[in-house]
Amino acid sequence: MNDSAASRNGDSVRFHPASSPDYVPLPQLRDLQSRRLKEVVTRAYENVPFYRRKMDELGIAPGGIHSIDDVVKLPFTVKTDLRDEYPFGLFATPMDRVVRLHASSGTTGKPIVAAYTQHDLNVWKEVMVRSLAAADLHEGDIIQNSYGYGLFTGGLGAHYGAEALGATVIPTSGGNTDRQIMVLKDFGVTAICCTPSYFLHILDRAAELGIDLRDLPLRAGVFGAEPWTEAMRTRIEEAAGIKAYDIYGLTEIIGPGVGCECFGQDGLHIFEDHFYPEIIDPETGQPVPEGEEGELVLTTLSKQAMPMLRYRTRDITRFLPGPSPSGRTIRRIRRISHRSDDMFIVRGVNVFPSQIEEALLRVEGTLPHYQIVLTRHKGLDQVDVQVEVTPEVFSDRVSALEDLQKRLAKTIEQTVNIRVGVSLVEPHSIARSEGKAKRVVDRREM
Ligand code: DLL
Repeated sequence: MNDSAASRNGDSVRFHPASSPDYVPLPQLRDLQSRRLKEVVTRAYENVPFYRRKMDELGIAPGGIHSIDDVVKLPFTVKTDLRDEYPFGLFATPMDRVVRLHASSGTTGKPIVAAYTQHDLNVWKEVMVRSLAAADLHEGDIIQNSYGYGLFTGGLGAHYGAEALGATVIPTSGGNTDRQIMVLKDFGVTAICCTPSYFLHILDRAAELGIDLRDLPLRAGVFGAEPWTEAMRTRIEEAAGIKAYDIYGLTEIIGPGVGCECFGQDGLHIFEDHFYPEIIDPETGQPVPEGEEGELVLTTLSKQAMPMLRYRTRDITRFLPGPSPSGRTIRRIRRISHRSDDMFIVRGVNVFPSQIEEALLRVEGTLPHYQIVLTRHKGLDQVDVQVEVTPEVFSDRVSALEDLQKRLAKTIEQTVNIRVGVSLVEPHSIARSEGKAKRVVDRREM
């Protein structure tokens, strides 16, 4: 058994595989989900006018929900519903029971607001303990938490989970990279939590300072909040000498801890006793056939302050078949390859940034820092992939650079079926992020 039970903090949530819902027999899990679904639907219907209206429109009442399979009778919730009900319209409890608010940053307009009762915070802590335990962390680990603290859910979510696990938490938050590296080195850090792109930045800066992370006790990273690829995982694991785990979540549902990989690193377990997953065809809204790719839809089964019924995440994934390497019974999804709204269409072809990442990282001499710039020239969309190359490559002969450029363009073209421009740029010329990286710059409307 790779998970170990934490036992240090008297009041901690701890992780005991024997009693964890991660391993319950499926019939028992379905019973629990059915019971919780009935409760949450009743709570939403009775307390949230928005849900009462939507359910009335569909002719479905809480009494019509008998088991978890009835989830499909419920209305969907979409991001614009949260914007329309901004800030507190979807709360199901009075404000005096709400003990915390978070908000997603959002690039345009108003953010998405999330509310938590004390019970919700306890659930969040529990699923974060289960996430970190799945990623093989336990009591005795020293966890540097470089997710941003604040309205973003990453910082506080990982913080309370790591404490409750019985680990030592260092709340560095994001930014001040030199200090991050000092802490990593001097405090005997064994695991780090941050976005994969910020970890790349830390890796680069450490190298500049002459520090090889492989020489440190650091053994694991729990990375999420943005899409990343297997190719990126390989780069990170090799450069830092760690195991890199994928963790998933979103503000609307709870924050980080909706799902996480176990030591098998083969898909993310969804903590489905709290967040019931479905995968639908984004066009028709119907469930996709078992194992096929589609949009992840989540229903919060235990949330009190802000229940979400069938929330359309826009994140694209599929269920993975077969048993998990760790014996967990809760279902796994493949890593989120992209969001449906990240996709761009170029000359009639659908392209995802992750496909480009996967292709360019397969080519030697590139660094994992890139940006995709979209422009429109005489009505035609153009894609320029700017990628940093290693200093050795950059100082190489012009012919060698041209050769690399051609190889990259060809590899990307073979993957995405469109011709793209490739610009090789100097190390450090692409902006680094302390949180979520901006991979696509769309200048088509400018
Ligand atoms: O990013 C919560 C989080 C914090 C997750 C820390 C993991 C670690 P939001 O800011 O609301 O919440 O963004 C949620 O980010 O719908 C996905 O599109 C994307 N996302 C989150 N985790 C992953 C992941 C947090 N592991 C949105 N892989 C989600 C791919 C991810 N995309």
